[in-house]
Amino acid sequence: MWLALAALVAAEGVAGAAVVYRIDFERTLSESSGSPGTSAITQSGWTSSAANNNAPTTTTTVPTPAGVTVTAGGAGGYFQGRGGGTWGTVSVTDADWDDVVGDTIAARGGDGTVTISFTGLNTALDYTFTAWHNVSATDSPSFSAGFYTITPTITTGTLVGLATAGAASNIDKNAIGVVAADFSNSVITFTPDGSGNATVLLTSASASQFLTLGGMELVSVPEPSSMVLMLGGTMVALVRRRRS
Ligand SMILES: [Ca+2]
Ligand SMILES: [Ca+2]
Ligand SMILES: [Ca+2]
Repeated sequence: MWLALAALVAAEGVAGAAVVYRIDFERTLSESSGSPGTSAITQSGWTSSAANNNAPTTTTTVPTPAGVTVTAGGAGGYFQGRGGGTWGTVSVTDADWDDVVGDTIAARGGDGTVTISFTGLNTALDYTFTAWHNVSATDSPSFSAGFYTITPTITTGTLVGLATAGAASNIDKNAIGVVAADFSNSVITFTPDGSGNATVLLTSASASQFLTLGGMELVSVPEPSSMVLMLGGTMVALVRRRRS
């Protein structure tokens, strides 16, 4: 019974979590990448946010939906986009974000940080932020050099629980048998401040001060009381299933 319940909850992920933003960071789609049809591919259902590969040094922020600002940290920091050509979709057998990890932007030239600021959040909810950090080509090793750690912290708002540090990975588009667990994402949960604002600071341990950012997701987490209600509903459903 309890095993079945646990399995059900696991299968549904964070039960009742609602997606607020899903952003696929990638190379500017209109920018030629050597041959037609080899540009970055935006993940279905996600919002594209792109930076140029060529001459990108003035790109300190990337286009994002209202309520989100993504900034490369430090004096001289900028974003460069990579996708298409030798880069491409990674076949992740148990996840639906293959095109998120197939392209990326990287913060470089600054202090190895990226700031992601949110406005207009619900002050009564917790939110979980996840960032992906993969390089899908083997000929751009500098973006993933050393597979550096990326640490998330909250600079506006309040941390909830423990943060999980991510790491840059170099799983390329030709890799076979890739699963979601092969990627080391940065994950952090927070409550916004009293005005509905929150800021996530990502800090790279890269000696060359790169921070590879392939995608980000923000989901709202149900309050504990509603979690109990949902678990109760699951129990009732299970009992009914056993009786029928
Ligand atoms: Ca993409
Ligand atoms: Ca997949
Ligand atoms: Ca991406």
